[in-house]
Amino acid sequence: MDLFLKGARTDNAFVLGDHHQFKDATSSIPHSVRKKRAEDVAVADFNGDTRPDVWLVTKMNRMGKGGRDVLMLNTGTDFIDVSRESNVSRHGFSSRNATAGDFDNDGDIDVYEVNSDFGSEHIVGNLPNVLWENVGNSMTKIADQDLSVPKFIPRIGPGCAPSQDNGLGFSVAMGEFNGDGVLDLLVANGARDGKRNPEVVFTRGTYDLFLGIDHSPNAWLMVDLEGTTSNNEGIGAIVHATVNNKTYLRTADHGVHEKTQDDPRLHFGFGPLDPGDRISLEIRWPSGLRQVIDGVAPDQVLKVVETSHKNSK
Ligand SMILES: [Ca+2]
Ligand SMILES: [Ca+2]
Ligand SMILES: [Ca+2]
Ligand SMILES: [Ca+2]
Repeated sequence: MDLFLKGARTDNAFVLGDHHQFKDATSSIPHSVRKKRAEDVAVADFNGDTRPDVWLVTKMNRMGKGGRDVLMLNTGTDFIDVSRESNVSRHGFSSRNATAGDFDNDGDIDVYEVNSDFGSEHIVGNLPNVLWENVGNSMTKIADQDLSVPKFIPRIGPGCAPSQDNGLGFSVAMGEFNGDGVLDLLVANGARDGKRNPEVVFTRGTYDLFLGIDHSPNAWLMVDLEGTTSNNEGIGAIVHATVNNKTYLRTADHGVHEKTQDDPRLHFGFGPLDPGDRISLEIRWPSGLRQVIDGVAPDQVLKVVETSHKNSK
């Protein structure tokens, strides 16, 4: 398993796992990004090429400026900053925490951010949260490479899990709480602004539970991993789901991000499938075992126990 380490008082770092050792690969991330102070990091395959990419979540400074996030795409050898091309850096929010998932089950990864400000000179108070909707890729030439770059549009307001009037937004945990296959969000509020603006007291700060609603016929699949030779929860496993000649990547990172943890259950969205379409799953376990399961029906929670045998469901 590889690690992206966000710096608090030091630069960001990237290390590659290599047979129980780690080797510094910070040189593979752009110079301009190494010193970028991030509040949270979301790792997912945002452009659908089965290589995990990195989204850095940032807040505004005390002057109410900045807060522009960074999206880096993984080329296989290094990371390329596509924040401008993907529309991500065109909008500045003061974001504290974020999570990435396919919230509309259409097959691409979206991002949800919890926004608030803890005491700039110009903005004090809560801010609406934002749902960055992935609206698809276009081929773009950047740094002499032809890249498939996703475009994101920030959605704010009713229907976008706004949570703007419930104390200072603090963190978000993603899970699928009601069994409909559409991802849901639990937002924690109530962070205090004690030091810089002690006169600002937020007494509400309860939780928000946002249930995702999707009236489309989009198909989904959720996967629970149980390691036997590997660790019990399969942490570090790489899972590919293939259907209709398209392959989707999820990594079993246990949902850990800043201050909180998403449901470790893996969630896939596929867009609409035809009746009879079946999914092929490939699990690369941390033990080195590779397991293939063919004929998986969509719209179910599938438990996979680590084994070296090929099986079908
Ligand atoms: Ca990617
Ligand atoms: Ca999506
Ligand atoms: Ca989309
Ligand atoms: Ca749900």
